[in-house]
Amino acid sequence: MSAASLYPVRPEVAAQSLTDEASYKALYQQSVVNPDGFWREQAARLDWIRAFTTVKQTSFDDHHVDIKWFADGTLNVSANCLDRHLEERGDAPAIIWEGDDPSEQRTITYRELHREVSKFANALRGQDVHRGDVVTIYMPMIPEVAVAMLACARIGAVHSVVFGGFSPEALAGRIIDGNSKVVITADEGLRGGKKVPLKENVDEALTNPRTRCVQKIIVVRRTGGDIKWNQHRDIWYDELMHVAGEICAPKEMGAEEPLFILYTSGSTGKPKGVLHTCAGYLLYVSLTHERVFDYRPGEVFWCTADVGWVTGHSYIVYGPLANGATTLMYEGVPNYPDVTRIAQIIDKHKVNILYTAPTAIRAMMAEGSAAVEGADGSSLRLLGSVGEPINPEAWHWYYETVGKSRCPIVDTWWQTETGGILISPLPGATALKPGSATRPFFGVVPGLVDNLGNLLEGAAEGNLVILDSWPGQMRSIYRDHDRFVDTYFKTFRGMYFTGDGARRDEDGYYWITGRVDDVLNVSGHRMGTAEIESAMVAHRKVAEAAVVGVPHPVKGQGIYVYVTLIHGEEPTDQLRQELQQWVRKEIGPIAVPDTIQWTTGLPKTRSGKIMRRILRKIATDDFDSLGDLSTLADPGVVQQLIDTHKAIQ
Ligand code: 6R9
Repeated sequence: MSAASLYPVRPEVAAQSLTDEASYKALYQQSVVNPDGFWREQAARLDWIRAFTTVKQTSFDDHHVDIKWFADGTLNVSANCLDRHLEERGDAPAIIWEGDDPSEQRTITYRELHREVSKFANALRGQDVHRGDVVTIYMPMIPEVAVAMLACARIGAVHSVVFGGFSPEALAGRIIDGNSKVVITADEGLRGGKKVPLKENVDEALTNPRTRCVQKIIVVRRTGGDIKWNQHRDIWYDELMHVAGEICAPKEMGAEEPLFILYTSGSTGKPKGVLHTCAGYLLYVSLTHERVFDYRPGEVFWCTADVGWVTGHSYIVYGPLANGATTLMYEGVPNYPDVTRIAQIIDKHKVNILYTAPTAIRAMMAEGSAAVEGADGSSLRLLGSVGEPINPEAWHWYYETVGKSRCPIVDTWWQTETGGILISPLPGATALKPGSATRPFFGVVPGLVDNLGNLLEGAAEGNLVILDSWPGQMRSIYRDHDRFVDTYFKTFRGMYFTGDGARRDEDGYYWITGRVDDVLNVSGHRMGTAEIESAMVAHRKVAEAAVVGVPHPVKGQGIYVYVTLIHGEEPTDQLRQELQQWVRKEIGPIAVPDTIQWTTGLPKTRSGKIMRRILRKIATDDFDSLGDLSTLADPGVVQQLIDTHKAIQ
């Protein structure tokens, strides 16, 4: 490791931060040696209704996976995010909202947010929503999405937020899985100056006969655009709010009652409904938000994620609000009206902490220094990265051009399943190495195993596992605990398997190398190859499809699909476009293939398994190391694939 790529903590940063190197070491040690004691102490940061007596009751034994934290305690998540802040910071901004159009903005204080949430909670009750009911939220990035989430939490309903970029089909699948009674949406969303037909998409999703569970659609007026209205089923949000009472006592919830479901992709099958519960999750996101971002009262924290992903749940809504922080929510896209938008928002709202994704950093970087042209940027103190490995080139550009070589970067590794950040530097404690997520957070015990499940010691590379539970861990897959156990605890017995590969260096730093399963990461969005393949073969002209990820300069990974057509169908450019549209409709714009290669056959083993290894190599022009082809049923297909690949480049 050359000294040039090590960024020691600057003394002035260490002096001001919550955690320096010595306290990281001491607290980490305590957290893993005596997790009960550590988490019992940390849990005092929440307001409990009934105190817990037990702390950690967890088992990773694959015959009996069971994860419970603070099980006999009770609290309410929305009261922790709102009510308890009123006395001290009722008039402080909870949410600063910046519209897609730079002329639009709103500031909502804790007192106002508390009022809105209480009213909407009453409105939901009025629509017969009760504790444990699933409410689907399909909304743009407007403050009402946070109101809706917190209102669910207030009455003990379980929210299921569906990313506004998902198609009606994908939305329907999630509504059905959750057996949702109510869907909350907006007339239209606004992104990059374009309208997103959210209500129309909900209408279309509800044409699926299996969505009959839905009784009401609550619609927030965002653009005022023309939409279809079903007066028996559709209700305006503002009309409900107009008559709703302002007082709503928060429901006393068991620590382990569900807070939300969030769907995420795996290597097989349909997206999984990841289930998080109330107390452990809130404690974990609150503590990580404070320590990883070294958050100080009064600062403006901006996480650029969409609230439809876990990053938005944990670090736009729950973590910051539990801490009484000011969270900035941006409706639009990073490059609208132009590439300077992020820098302009930072200056306009005096953002202190920016938390974004490598794909956004690379998109800015592609424009050279234009992204920060004319901007001041002096309010920034800390930068964060999440969603995929950050390549050192992007890291350096972020550090130098956005952070002016002044702001540490926290490269935070975590997953929908983990609830909050598991591996990350702490700005006052951790010397940085560009491209490394560095060291585990308190209470997190990572390990590396070889393919047989043997734990590796010291500097090593292998499959990343977590050896013991932490409070933010998912508890189950909604209504499918067996799948939860199979997916995460069977590959390596007694360990939580992340699906990622990683390297640990001589300093104990972790370097995430990416997924080792069939999950793609496109612009920080997770997608299963199986999901895209099953969408492709659902088209009547497609016989077979195989999807692989290929390196992409901005998106991290691009989607490359090999397609075999039904006998007699012609491979035309028009059909290629039709298939791209088809995937857009089946899943959403994020899943549209970058490249479709026609083929008459796929490389398969004699037992019929597609050899993706070969397809991946062909798609990336790596023809010389295809390895042993003798196990293929028809080795001739490989040369054909190579020739066609070359022809379309
Ligand atoms: C939070 C989030 C999880 C997957 C994860 C990994 C990748 C996330 C990363 C990272 C390298 C980081 N990932 N953060 N890889 N360095 N800092 O992104 O959740 O959408 O569930 O994705 O993203 O591959 O397994 P999710």
